[in-house]
Amino acid sequence: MESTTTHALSDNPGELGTLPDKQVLLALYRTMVVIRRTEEQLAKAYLSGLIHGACHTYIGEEAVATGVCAHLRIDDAIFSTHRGHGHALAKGVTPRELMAELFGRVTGCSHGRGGSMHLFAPEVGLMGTSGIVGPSMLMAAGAGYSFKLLKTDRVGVAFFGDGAVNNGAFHEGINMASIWDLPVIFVCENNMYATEVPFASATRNTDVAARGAIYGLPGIAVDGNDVLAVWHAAAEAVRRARAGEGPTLLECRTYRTRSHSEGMRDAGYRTREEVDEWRTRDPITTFRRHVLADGHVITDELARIDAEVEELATDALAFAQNSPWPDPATAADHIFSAK
Ligand SMILES: Cc1ncc(C[n+]2csc(CCOP(=O)(O)OP(=O)(O)O)c2C)c(N)n1
Ligand SMILES: [Mg+2]
Repeated sequence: MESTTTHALSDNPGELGTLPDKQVLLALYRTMVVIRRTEEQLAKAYLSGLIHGACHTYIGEEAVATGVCAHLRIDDAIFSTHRGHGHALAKGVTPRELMAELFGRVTGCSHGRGGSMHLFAPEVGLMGTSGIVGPSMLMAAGAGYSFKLLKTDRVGVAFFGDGAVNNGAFHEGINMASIWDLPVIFVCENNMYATEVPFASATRNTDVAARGAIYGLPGIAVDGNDVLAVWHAAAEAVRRARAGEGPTLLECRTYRTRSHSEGMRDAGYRTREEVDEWRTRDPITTFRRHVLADGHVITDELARIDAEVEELATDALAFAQNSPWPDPATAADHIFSAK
């Protein structure tokens, strides 16, 4: 059985393979900007008291969901985390459906009953964000098992943070997927902290990709702020999974540039210098600079996307605010199965 650890980390975006064609480049850019603008609106709404419950933004990490989900079909299944808005949007939930859900409105993707950490949209393959750290790996393995039994080429994807890799679910989910060659991609979003706990103080070995070898599956580490690096690595992982060659562990090294959750303090566990340094590696501005410098796209094309997405996010906010609340008479609906 193949057992490799590859460290495809690079300072040079896109150097890891040939560039995808222009339509793909523009689509990657657009998805990242949709996530960024929607979440900026969400953060503002949260801080204005319009959203209740926790709101963990994905700002700074957009390249991961974007690069992975670009290879997925609507019938592939993703299993997300507490920091799941980016996964939802990249998989096909609309900004309107996401925003309305966080506003608790009936037009939200979970009809206003879920909020940020219970976003479900099975019609586009979003099988849930989750307030529990870790289970995405088990659920993706389960999805992969059923896709294999059904003899389809569908894939399951687990997103999880560095905070989940010392959880028993990591061992159980990855080991089972490996021994049964399940079509699963395990995507670790290593942003170096679990709330305020540095990853280096939670494990002696911070190399998550290296753990792949223990389970006999490829472990690939990429610069998670480089959407092209993620896109290339995910292309191979998804190809492998669809071809029946088994799972891949993909470690995307990235950073969240806002606090763990909106409204939480963001001091005492990391320095301002560290945050500023990562801001200079912002996935959107880095990608922009790279594709413009190489002449792959022109400023006007990106500006058109910026303007379109700005409108989309503003429209989503108005849509959420103007949508009705769920009818209190339906509060007990969907709790027990009618069957
Ligand atoms: C099983 C479980 N343990 C603890 C928590 C509390 N908790 C919520 S978020 C979080 C940190 C998660 O860190 P990580 O997995 O690295 O994701 P990140 O927030 O960095 O994206 C913790 C410990 C939880 N929600 N579930
Ligand atoms: Mg983390």
